[in-house]
Order: sequence, then C-alpha cells, then structure tokens
Amino acid sequence: MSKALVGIIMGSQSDLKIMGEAAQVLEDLEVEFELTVVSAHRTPDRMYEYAQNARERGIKVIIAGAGGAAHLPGMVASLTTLPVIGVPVKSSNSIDGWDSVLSILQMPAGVPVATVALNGARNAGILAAQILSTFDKKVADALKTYKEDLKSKVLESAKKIEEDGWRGKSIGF
Ligand code: RP5
Repeated sequence: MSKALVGIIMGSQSDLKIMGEAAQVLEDLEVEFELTVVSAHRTPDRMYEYAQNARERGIKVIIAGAGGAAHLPGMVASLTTLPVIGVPVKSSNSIDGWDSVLSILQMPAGVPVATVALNGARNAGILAAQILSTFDKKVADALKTYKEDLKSKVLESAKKIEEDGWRGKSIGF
C-alpha cells in the first residue's frame, strides 16, 4: 500500500458528512490520503502529535476541518510547516457558520491557513491535489482530466438550456 500524501483531519466524527467530500475527490483523482478525527479541544495532545509528525510520515498537505469555535486548522498550522487547508464546517454547535469561517480565516501574520468556503471540503481536496501536482505529473494529469470534465458538463448544460429554453421558452442572447 502506498503512503498517504494528504492528511484529512476533522474535529469530530460529526464533520465527516462534509469532510468525506475531500476524501471522495482525492479518491477520484487517485491521490493517497488518510482520514481521521483529531480534536483541538478534546484531544489537544493528539493534535500536537499529529501535526508535529505529519511531515516525517510523508504527508505533504494537511486538510483540517472543524465547526463552531474552529481552532483545529490554525493550531495545526502553528505546529507544522506543511501547507494546511482549512475547511469551515457548519456544525450543530455553529451559530450560522460564520463562527467557523472567521476562526479559520482570520489567522495572524506568519501562520497561514488556506481557507476554503463554508463546507467547501471538495475544493480543499482539489486544492491539495493541485499542490501535489507541482511535483507529481500523475496528479497533474488527473487534474487536467477533472477540469476538462467540469468544462464539458458546463457546456452540455449550456447547450441543453439553449435548446430546451428557460421556463419552456427559448432564450435569445
Ligand atoms: C467542533 O465542534 C467539531 O469540529 C464539530 O464541527 C463541532 C461539533 O462537534 P460534536 O459535538 O458534534 O462532536 O469541534
């Protein structure tokens, strides 16, 4: 079995519904990853251990997701020099998602977290693959195919709307 290149961590099992989207896209792109729960508040020692050993274990990018008072991505970023992608999760303890967005986004100078949109785990997976693609041609090729597929889907939908019309009527441009 090849070694994980991306580490996906989340504050709680309840984040998995969202964070699974990062895993899915990495699986689609055939990028090796690992996925586990590491809580900044409930298991701080485990967070230290994970962040401080990740590079040595061969991890190249960490994706960290958390909701509410979302300290996991920022704290992990403070403990490693690996790139950390933060995913704000709209969790059960979140007021409206902004708590998590701002906790992850507003990092102090010197400790960056590349923050994606609220519940944007899929983009976090793609961004992690894009980072790996700077030195891994196989991942770069998989991403090229992925983006071409995105383009085809948009063009297909545009054609369908143009042909079938909007609300049953043709739309002129
Ligand atoms: C955060 O609190 C977790 O990342 C999760 O989004 C949220 C709620 O956790 P649970 O109470 O569902 O375990 O730390």
